[in-house]
Amino acid sequence: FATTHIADRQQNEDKPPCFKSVSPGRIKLVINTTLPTDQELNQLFPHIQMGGHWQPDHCQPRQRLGIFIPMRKRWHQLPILLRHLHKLLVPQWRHYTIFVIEQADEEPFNRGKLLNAGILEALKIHLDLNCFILHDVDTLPETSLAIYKCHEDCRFALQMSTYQKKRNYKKAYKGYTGGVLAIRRSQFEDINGFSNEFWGWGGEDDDLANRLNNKSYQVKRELSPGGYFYSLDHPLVPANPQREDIVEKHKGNLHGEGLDSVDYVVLNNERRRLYTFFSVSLSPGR
Ligand code: NGS
Repeated sequence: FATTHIADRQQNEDKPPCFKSVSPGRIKLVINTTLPTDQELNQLFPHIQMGGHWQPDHCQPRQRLGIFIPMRKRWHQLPILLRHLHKLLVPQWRHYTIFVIEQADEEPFNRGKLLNAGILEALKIHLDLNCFILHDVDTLPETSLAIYKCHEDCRFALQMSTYQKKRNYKKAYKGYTGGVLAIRRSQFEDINGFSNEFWGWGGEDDDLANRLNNKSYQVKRELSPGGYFYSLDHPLVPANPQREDIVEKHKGNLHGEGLDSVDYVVLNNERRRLYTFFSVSLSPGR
């Protein structure tokens, strides 16, 4: 990967900031859950750069988004989300790149560690990302009012998927950081990212909330119709029986391990048509 973005930024310095207002009405997005073919995706998004990057030509967004999708064995859901996101984000005039990080080992899924690894790898090629959207692959925005950006106030992270179909659109609990979360790079680095110690479903997001609170950040929930998200179905994922104990144990030492101590091996990285792909093994030492 060449780090071309310093040159990009110099070119962009003359452009005015982007101001885009979205229609105040709730515009329902059509969620088509049939799989698009590669050919269809190419036709739909000829203007998206290889690696899943787009930015407006005529203005300079202040936020440069990395959208991070951690996953394993959900290749059937990914094209549905990709079609949906690119369709939504271009009219919002976002500067963004989509990253997909696959856990390529046989250990239980470790979402926090996978995101730590993916974010570190992404920052090697897109040095100037300043807002991270942590995005589950099965969670799709339902309206055009889902604005993809970090909270303007740097004390807050933003829970974007407040009302999820899988919870019958009941408001997420205070401090919920799963689903789709917008967190500034500065916040993520300040809290030392996620814990690497949650193997199996659950807990890593509550631990992240504790890390945020411990550094005096708060999680705001998106309460507008933009906070409605559709959930794709999937088989039950095995939960980590120790998750609550680990959350409790960490309260004594919240930032001791995390982004600065994540160990992993990158098995594959490539710019694909609509996203940048990293395949990583999270268990080099296990
Ligand atoms: C909590 C989990 C979180 C999880 C959240 C929502 O209980 O990791 O439920 O779950 N915390 C622990 O297990 C300690 S959901 O509605 O998405 O199934 O994200």
